[in-house]
Amino acid sequence: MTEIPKSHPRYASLVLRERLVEGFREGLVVPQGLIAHGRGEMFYYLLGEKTTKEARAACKAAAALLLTAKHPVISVNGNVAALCPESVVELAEACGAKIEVGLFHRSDIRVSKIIKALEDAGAKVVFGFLPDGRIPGLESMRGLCSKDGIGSADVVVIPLEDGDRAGALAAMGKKTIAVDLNPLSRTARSSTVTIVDEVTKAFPEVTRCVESLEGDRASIRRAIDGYRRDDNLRSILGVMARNMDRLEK
Ligand code: PTJ
Repeated sequence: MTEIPKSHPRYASLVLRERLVEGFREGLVVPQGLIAHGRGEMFYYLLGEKTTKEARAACKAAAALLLTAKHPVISVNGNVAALCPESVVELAEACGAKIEVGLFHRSDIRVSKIIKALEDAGAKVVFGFLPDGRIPGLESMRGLCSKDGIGSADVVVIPLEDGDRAGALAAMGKKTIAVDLNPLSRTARSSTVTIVDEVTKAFPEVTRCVESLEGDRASIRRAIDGYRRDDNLRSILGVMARNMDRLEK
């Protein structure tokens, strides 16, 4: 692992890269995951690498949705397992969600390594090794799921996806919470709630919102009713456009 000096102006970003490269070397992350991270970095740069007020509102709506769910599930892929396994476990514990590994580039060895990473981070039960269900209409390996996990979930958290699952889960009557730095992606535009922020920031923020909303039914309702996905995404595109404008001057 390359030692990154704390004084480096891009320290936080470089540390995330190192985590992914390490995850790749350990067999959690696929090479395609490194490319996906680069795409995320580009959008994050346009956001000024800051959490926007729009992302905070989406995190609050996501937390409210999780608190109203009967069977919430957090889906984890290779990138998420390498970047923030502890944050996944903390959110799952805060809102009573199950955790399931769902991979696009699926192999048994990768699934078991990702489960181990989550268990090392404190997860007690992780679904996904022996999928016994299918998401109708999804031909990719990510269509495999556990009947007791995503199969019976009413709300599914889907961080860092490539666009084919949010619609298929919605067709099953499930609500979805996407975490995706690209506000233009199909996943961002077809999930119930979309959080446009870096995943290592988004998960802890959703956990904080779960903790502060818990038991407060009026605030939970307000967070859900006050959130409009498309307005939120449009507003985030505005932030990016203004940042680009500033760079030009
Ligand atoms: O582990 P697997 O086999 O399931 O494969 C996972 C990847 C990520 C390779 C797969 O889902 C994929 O190819 O995803 P995409 O199509 O590149 O989409 C990932 C989305 O996540 C893109 O819109 C990126 O902008 C976004 N993204 C990448 N890194 C982050 C991110 N969003 C938030 N935080 C990040 N760190």
